[in-house]
Amino acid sequence: MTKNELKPEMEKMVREILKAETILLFPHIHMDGDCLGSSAAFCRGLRSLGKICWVVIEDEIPANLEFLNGDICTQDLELIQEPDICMAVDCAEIQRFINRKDLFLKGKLTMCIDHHSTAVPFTTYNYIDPTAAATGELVYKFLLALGVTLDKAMGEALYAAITTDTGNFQYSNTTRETHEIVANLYDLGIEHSKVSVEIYQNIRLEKLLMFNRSLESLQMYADGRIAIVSLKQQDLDDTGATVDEAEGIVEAIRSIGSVEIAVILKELKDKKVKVSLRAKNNFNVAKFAARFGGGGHVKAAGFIMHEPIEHCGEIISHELMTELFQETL
Ligand SMILES: [Mn+2]
Repeated sequence: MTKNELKPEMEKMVREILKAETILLFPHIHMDGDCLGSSAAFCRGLRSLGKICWVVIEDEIPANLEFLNGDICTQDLELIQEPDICMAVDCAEIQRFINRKDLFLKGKLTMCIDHHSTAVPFTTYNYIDPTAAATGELVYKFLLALGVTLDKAMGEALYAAITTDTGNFQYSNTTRETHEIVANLYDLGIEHSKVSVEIYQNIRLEKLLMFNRSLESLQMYADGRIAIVSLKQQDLDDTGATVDEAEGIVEAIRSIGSVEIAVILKELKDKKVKVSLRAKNNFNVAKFAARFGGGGHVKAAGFIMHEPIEHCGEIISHELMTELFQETL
């Protein structure tokens, strides 16, 4: 959909939101800065309009994002029995709600605001704009369209959303519009440096030990263009880190000069393996992930495998090398 085609959809959604009394927001599991920051800003904005609004979550908020909470998140699935609107934020797959699915579907209306290019609409109303760097950009537009007077807390939540999904304004998804929106957030008096310290300079030693451990598994293929690391449950047990703290490893190995495609394989508790891919220049990891039933963005995507983690590495390295070979033909 182009931005022009999306406009009438936003207008319809704004009309419904203004009519609603109770609205629940649903970020995806394994929350990141964008889904939680976007949800937090939206929730505050909707409350400022007098709506009863909560962000419904089912897993723990990562420590470096805890500052976004402040009485907007709840794990109570009974809080509102029949919400007027249930809205998926930064999440276009109902599978990423797991325990909240039933509650989500109880919404008299369902909506989705997202920017994943692989999003498949599953709600009554959908605002999916893959050209947006972050869902935070979309939420910013919705808040303005709703007539919300933005404040510092909303601004900092949106800043958190945008800085994290743009790799701190380094990724190619970052646009002039991204900077224009952020410039407007500055006018709200946001303390961007404080937000960055909260998000980026707030890790536990255990995380660094786990980084170290996973780097020991680093394998390079195709003349160093492909880098793969794995993280086993044992590594987590030994270092005391959590799987959520693996965020950043795959970006770290992508930063190696020769690497075009970086992959991390994470062994989950149920023995499934979560595969996360990052591309540097031209390779489309969303397309690659879709072949394995996953999805994401052109340069950041993922999927789940049901093989022992050692096999996963072999399969993926083989498939990636085949694709790279075909590309250079
Ligand atoms: Mn996002």
